[in-house]
Formats: sequence, C-alpha cells, structure tokens
Amino acid sequence: MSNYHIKHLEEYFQVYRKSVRNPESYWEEIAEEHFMWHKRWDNVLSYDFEKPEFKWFEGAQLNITENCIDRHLRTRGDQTAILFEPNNPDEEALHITYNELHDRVCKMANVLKAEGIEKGDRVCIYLPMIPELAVAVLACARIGAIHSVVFAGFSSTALATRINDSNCKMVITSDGSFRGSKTIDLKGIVDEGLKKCDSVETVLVVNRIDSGVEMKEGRDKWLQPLLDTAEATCEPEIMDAEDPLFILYTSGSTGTPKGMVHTTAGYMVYTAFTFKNVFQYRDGDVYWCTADIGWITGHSYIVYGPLANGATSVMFEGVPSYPDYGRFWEIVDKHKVTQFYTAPTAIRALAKENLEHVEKYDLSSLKVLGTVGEPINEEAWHWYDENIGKKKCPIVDTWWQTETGGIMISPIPYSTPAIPTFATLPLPGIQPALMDEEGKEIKGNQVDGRLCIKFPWPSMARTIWGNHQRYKDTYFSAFKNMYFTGDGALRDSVGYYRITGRVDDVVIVSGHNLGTAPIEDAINEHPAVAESAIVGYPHEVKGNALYGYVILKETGETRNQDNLRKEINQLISDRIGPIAKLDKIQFTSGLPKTRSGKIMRRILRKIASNDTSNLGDTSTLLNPEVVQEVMDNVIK
Ligand code: 6R9
Repeated sequence: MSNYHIKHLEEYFQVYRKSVRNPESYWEEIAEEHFMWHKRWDNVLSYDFEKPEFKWFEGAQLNITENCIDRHLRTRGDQTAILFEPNNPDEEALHITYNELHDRVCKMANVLKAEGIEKGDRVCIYLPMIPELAVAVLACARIGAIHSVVFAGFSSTALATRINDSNCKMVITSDGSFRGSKTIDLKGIVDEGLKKCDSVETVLVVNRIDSGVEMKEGRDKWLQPLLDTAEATCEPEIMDAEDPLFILYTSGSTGTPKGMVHTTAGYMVYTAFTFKNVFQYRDGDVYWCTADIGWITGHSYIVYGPLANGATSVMFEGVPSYPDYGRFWEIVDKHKVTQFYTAPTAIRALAKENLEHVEKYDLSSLKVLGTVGEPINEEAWHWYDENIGKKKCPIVDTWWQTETGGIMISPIPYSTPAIPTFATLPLPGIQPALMDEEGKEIKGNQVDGRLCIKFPWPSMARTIWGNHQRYKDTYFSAFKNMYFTGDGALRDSVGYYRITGRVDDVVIVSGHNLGTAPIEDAINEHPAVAESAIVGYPHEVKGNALYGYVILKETGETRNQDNLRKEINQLISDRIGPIAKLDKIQFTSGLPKTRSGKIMRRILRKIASNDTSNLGDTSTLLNPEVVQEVMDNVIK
C-alpha cells in the first residue's frame, strides 16, 4: 500500500526513483492492489514512439464504473458520492450516495441501450453542470459507449463540428441551463447545430429549466419518463484495457479541434492514483473541483479520479459571482469542503473583490488548495495562500493537459515544499525532459527549454480520433522518442519545474485553451475581412486575453470600425463561443510575414503585450515596414 499514498518528501524521492527505475513493476503493483479486474493483464506496457503506439495493461478486462461505483457499495453505499450544489443558493443541495449513483447510472445505461446505443458507439453529451452530466458519462462507460462531452458554453457550430468529427449517434442535452441570473437555451443551440449533423438519431433531453422547448418528432425524447421505467441494475460491459473510454476535444494550432482519445485501464489507474496523492484525500473528506466536466479537469478530477477512490465530490452548477462574489466561500463553509481545486483566473477575479466576501465565511475545514489550467502568478498565489488557506493549507500548482489525462507535475502536500509559480516536481512515473530547438536534451539545472516527457505513462491519450497521423505530427515529431507538450518550462537549481507558457499557437484565456487558427477562420468569414492574426497578451484577470490584427478588404467604402468590431466578435461568438471573443481589434494594412509567408506571431505578440524593446531582427521579413505601422496603431 505504501506505493499508493505518499506521505513525506523522503518517501516521494524513494517512490519516484523506484517508479523510474522500473516503471512496469511500479504501475503493476498499484494496478494490482487498488482496482477490480475481470481478467489480469498479459503485459504491463508495450510502446513504440515511432508509430506512435502505447499500450498499458494489455489483455486486462474491466469496467471502470465497477471501480468507481459497485466496489464501494458494500463499504460506503450510503456515503455521498456526488454532492450537487445548484446555481440558486436557495435550492437545496443534493447528496447522491454511492447506492443512489449506482441506480441512476444503471437506469441511464439501460435507457441508452434501449435507444440502440452499443459498445463503441459515440454519444455526445452537451449538458450543464447538473448530476445528469456525471451520470451520463458513467452510463456510457457502463455499456462501453464512448462519451464525447462538449462544454455547454460552445456554440452550435462548434458543437456540430465535434459531433460530425466522431459521428455521434446520440446527443444528451437539457432544455436549458442556469448560469447566475441568466438562463441559456441549450436545446435551441443543439437544434441549430444538428441541422448540420446526419449521424445523430436520438436526442435525450433533461428538463432542467422547464422552458417548454420544442421537441422534434422521432428524434427528441424527454429523459425523465424513460428513466422512470428503466431497471436499476445493468450488468457492466466487460472492456479491454485499451478500449476507448472517451473522446475529448482540445484546440489545436490548425483549424479543427483534436479529438483526444483516452482508453480505459491506464486512465483509471493514473487518475485514481494522482487524485489520492495530489489532494491527500482521506475518508470523510469533501473534495471540490470547480472545473466544468466539459474539460479534462472535470473528467479526471470530478468524476473518475475521485469516484475511483470512493470520495465525496462536489459538483457546482453556478458561477463564482452569483448571487455575489462570496459564493465559492459560502459553499466551502456550507459543505465543509476539505480540498478545493480551481483555476488561477478564478482566483484573480475573486481577489479583485472586497475581502468581506471571504471573511464572512468559516473556511477552517480546508486542508489542501489546488490550481490548474495556466501558470499562477505570484500575487494570486499569495492571495490564495493568505486569504483562503490562512497560510495553513499546502497549495498544489498542478501542471497537466487534456492529452496527459492526469496531473503530471505537482507538489504533493506535506511532502514537496511549494514555491509560488512552480509546479515543482514530476509525479511518480513521469519523466520530464527539457529540449533545445535543435532537438537535444538540456541536462542539469538552472536551464529552460521545451517541455517533453520521455517515457510513457498510463493515462496518455492514445490517438486523435480519426487522425493518427496528426497525433504523430503534433506530439511525437518535434523530438525523437519524446512526447512534446507544446509548453516551455524552466528547471531551477533544485530541479523544480516552472511552466512558462505555450510555445505554439494556443492561447489560454481564463483557463480555456483556445487555438488561434479557428478564431482566425471565423473572422475571415466576415465579408469585409481579408486576413487576420490572433495573439494572446497578458491580462490581469483572464491570464491572457485575445488581440486581433485584422486586414480589411479594399472596397473603397469607408466602414464604421466599431460596428465592424462588434460584427467580428459576434461571428466568433457564433462559430466558437463567447469565450473566444477578442478584447482588442486593430485594423492594419499588413501583417509581418516571413519570406515563406508565415505570419510572425512572435512579433505581433510582443507588440500586443506592449513589449517592443526587443523585437529581434525584422530585416529578414518579407515586409519589414509593416512592423512600424502596427506599432504606431497599437491599441493600449
Ligand atoms: C488540465 C488542463 C493544457 C495547457 C498546458 C499548459 C496550461 C495547465 C498549468 C498550465 C502552467 C499549470 N497549464 N496547467 N500552465 N501551470 N499548473 O488545463 O488541460 O485544457 O488541455 O490545457 O494548460 O499550457 O499545456 P488543457
């Protein structure tokens, strides 16, 4: 058992060394002791970085929902599994026990089966943060259907692209959602999106806001009546270790989103193991991750990781600012939350508000605080430490990605001394490397480079749905025999890692990964736009905000620039979602380009960030004169 729960620094180093010396026996021991298998694996790991192909626990058979639900029923059937806190603070919280979760998941699984969903089928889940979302995810896993959760803040076009990419047969949605004082017409968005999707046969609709939406005959069905008559037991489908568990889309540097495919056994073992260690979860704790299940953080650390450990996991439907900026802290107080996991952008937003919102509440239940999604700046770290943790809660700055499935670099509370802005040390089994631009590993400390991982780990994504070549090109081609993360990092004098940000064309806005290319594609649809380039620039609250450089077509007419800005943002909102809107739009006659015609985003990024002291050599550009023009007209 000692392998599974690390309790001090010496133990960490000991475990880490063991995990690197013999990764296979390390993970084998964990898999053996802590999970339920129908058949044992024949082989712990086989891999080939060239193909690339990675297989963990090959030959093993299991069902992840038995590990997340059934095996806890005897010992903790009446313990809360999911604690649902509604958007409206006056609506009662719902304590769903493991017994109840079992029944709900089985009923939903039986409904899916009755609607013709079989093992391997793709089911798109487009739901707000209500219990049905977690239940739908688990119901898919119960019967071996592959879930593809799409964040319910995405537009109809973004939804349609994702449904079509993986040919989903079904969509599970709700009539609408509550978000603070607003309601959102989710069903309307689905209806609009589905005009462009042929693969969807059935839409199951949860009644959340009672808005009386239109139901399309033969396609749409209210979920509740189907659940009411469904059986509360459903034999789990026996899955192979490497059967796909889910697809989750993440932004890429080129147009279409990448459907990252995660498989069953390795993902389960790794998310469960990291949950236990990074949050030091103990029986009786109440753990709360504020992410949406539409992102990987919610998949791994609201649903699978916590439930695999028999934990109580809070699910919050609302927003941190409703009914006021004290909502998070009210919830911590009300449910006596012990571990709290959020994003730096949320911390920065809340730190701007009056401290009274924090001081009103008793936060003494808290033991561990976490952050994820982007680098946390020092100021936000200290605010979190002082005002929320009262300087007695370790903060875990967890670095990882949709592609990595689970947390990769993070302090372990009470083991790793934390330093603000450092994700610190790799978790057991994780072997980071910093690479230079020539593809050589940079050894030693006090260095920086491109962050790669040089040995497989159990929860790595196995492919991009329908495009293995893109998987290879994106992650395994830049550096030989390495997984390339797309991030830059530095390693300090004691070997701690600090993530310095993306080195590719992805901007992280309020913790959301946004590819610049799809945003540019959306803008370029505007009839007046000739070309555009999007970059990120530092923003006090959002971490980064988006800055757009737009070249207009020469039509001879003069247009109102403010109206154009509005129209451009509306287009982005329709095509991608409001989160991708631009904060600043500069109209320009040209964009700095290399001789091969590639836009020099590095320069544009510097100009947008007001950091023009060192633009580098611009003389080799195709159009060096344009740099001055762009600088002169920059929007401050
Ligand atoms: C889990 C998640 C991944 C990208 C990643 C990096 C950034 C995440 C971070 C962090 C600095 C941290 N990132 N955690 N940067 N410190 N603790 O966020 O997945 O949405 O795929 O984003 O987020 O740039 O490459 P995903």
